[in-house]
Amino acid sequence: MKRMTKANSTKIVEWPKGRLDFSAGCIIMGVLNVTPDSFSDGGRFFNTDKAIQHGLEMTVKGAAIIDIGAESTRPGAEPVTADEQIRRVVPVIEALIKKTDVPISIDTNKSEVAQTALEAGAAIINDITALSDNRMGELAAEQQVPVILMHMQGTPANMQIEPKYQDVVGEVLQFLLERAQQAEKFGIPKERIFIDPGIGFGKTLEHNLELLRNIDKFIATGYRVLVGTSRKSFIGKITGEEKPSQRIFGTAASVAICVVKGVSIVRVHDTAEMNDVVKVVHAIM
Ligand code: HH2
Repeated sequence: MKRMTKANSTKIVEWPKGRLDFSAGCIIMGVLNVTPDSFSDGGRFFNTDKAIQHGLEMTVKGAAIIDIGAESTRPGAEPVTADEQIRRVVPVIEALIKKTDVPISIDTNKSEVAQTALEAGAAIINDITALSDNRMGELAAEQQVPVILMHMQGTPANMQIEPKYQDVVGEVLQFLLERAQQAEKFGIPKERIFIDPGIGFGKTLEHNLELLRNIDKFIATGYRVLVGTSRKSFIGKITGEEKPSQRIFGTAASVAICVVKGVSIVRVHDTAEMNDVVKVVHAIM
């Protein structure tokens, strides 16, 4: 594979609406699901006030980004309309930006939702379909915001039925490189493009492990890498923990490996605990 100019050697990523500091290494993205049905915390922060409070708590506990989503993407989840996503996230974003400088990312694959969220104050687009909506790339370029491009095989409705790859690492890598190059064509600079192998999105346990074992290949592309393993079912398959809330130690192991290998952002629910993991790994390294 052709090596690219290293966008991931820039320690500070700055854009008109925000700034991320990678000088210590890996940073934490805290998950804020304003949904009734997310796999690990569905319903807990569906109420606007609870969502705002939890978002603020995560910033105190070490989150450098708050990722707000209004649609669960757990296997088999029902899609949520753009209007309903907007209704759920906008009041939370508007309240949070008055109280914190931590950049907010909007987790959506719909450009209407992303646009309204950016107008409300969000500063990053997290797109689990990696710009499947063509307007998303234009929007990120016009608004000069970073984008997170994630790989998924299939859709949340069918992705876990029978995921298949000849070469999971090669295929996911190739897909992300194509999407990242497309993002650059839209005018998004390299340092504002993050790639994400999409742990649990159309992948078996072995596919997830293979991707994590080879995460350095994604880092070698020169794009910054985000990984989201937090509380996911592959951890439960290894540890036997049925309940997502009991997968925190398993998550910690995967986060530690990601930090050692040079991942730039870990997307987690348990910000305080994972902040400790990241700090200790950084100190040892
Ligand atoms: N995982 C989830 C949602 N969004 N975005 C990125 N970039 N990477 C991920 O791994 C990722 C993501 C799923 O986790 P969660 O938000 O907790 O669950 P749900 O989709 O059920 O709301």
